[in-house]
Amino acid sequence: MRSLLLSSLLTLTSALSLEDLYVSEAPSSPRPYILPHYENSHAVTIDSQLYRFTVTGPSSDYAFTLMSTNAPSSGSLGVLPHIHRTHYENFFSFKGRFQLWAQHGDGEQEARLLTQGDFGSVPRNTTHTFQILDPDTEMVGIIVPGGFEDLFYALGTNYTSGTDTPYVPGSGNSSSSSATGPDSSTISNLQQYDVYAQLDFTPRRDLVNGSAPSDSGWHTESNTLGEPTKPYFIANNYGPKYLNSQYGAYQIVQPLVTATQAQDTNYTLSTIILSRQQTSITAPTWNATSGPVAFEVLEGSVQVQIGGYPTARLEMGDVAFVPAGVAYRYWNEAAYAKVLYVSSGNEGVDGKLITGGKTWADPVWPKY
Ligand code: KMP
Ligand code: CU
Repeated sequence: MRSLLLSSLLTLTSALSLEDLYVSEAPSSPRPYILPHYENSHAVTIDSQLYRFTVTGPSSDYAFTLMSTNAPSSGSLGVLPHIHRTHYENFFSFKGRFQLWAQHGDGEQEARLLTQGDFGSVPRNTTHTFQILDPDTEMVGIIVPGGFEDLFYALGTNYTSGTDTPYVPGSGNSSSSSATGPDSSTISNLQQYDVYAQLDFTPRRDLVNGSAPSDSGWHTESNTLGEPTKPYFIANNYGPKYLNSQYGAYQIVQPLVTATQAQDTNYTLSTIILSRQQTSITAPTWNATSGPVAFEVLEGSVQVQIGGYPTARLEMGDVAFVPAGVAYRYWNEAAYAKVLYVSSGNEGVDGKLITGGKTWADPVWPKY
């Protein structure tokens, strides 16, 4: 261990290094970190699905879990239908395709085919299931509060790799049952993990152009965020948009979950598109005042500076985590970048950019 004297000296000479910021799994308590894409990060397999946890209960003080599921296409459901009573679950297609089903109470059962950048929101007490439909699909899960990964630790097989392959080739097609993962008797005994099996739920198969009911305008009409407690879906770049030009770049915020939907789970989720930062203007410093924040790069690359650490460059799929109360800056040095942004509490940068911006029709910024 480093001596107290040496640590103080290093701090005085601001010797926090980039190396110290990069981790290979989510830490066991909150601290700034960057987790590169496909890092094993306490990965587990459940049949052909490879689960990685980039933000966990312990790493976020139980604010949220950020996870990825990489898998080949499958002829069966990715899990049997189920409900969570305390966890609000969000599904995002990072790449590839999957189908997502959701039904709240006596509402109509909805299903959508999600392609890259599409989003589905599954509030508490909503029956849901999914099926992976393309080779090399990556689902990103945003689950509030944090700690839901304990389910996967309990069900899965610990996984390590020397190659950071997205998932294990040839691992698909072994099952002839109705779903991957726990069988009906096993999933019926996961209440301690907030999983309540809904074995009477029959996923509808009458999708037309990626949607059931078929008249939802999926990928043809704009989407709005749902009423509180109801599931909803937002196709890539079809949701509400806001243009902000206050901070030396254009930023287009597309909210996916706001305070209205999150209710007492108290978080916000958005994508943010970034134009190149003007070299004459330093990107603003934000402070994660209301709770921890995480970014995942969806397209391009993003510069991030957290606390006293040197600036890091995040590439597609890399995750940066900022603990509550820590200052941070982010900007883009290339033409186009897009990030997924999660913030615990109600004071995220997404809300501030919306307040300081204007409603905007397009997922691209102006010519001048
Ligand atoms: C058993 C389960 C779940 C599961 C897989 C199982 C479950 C659940 C999810 C899930 C997967 C990807 C996400 C979000 C959630 O997978 O309850 O992005 O919610 O084998 O009980
Ligand atoms: Cu679930």
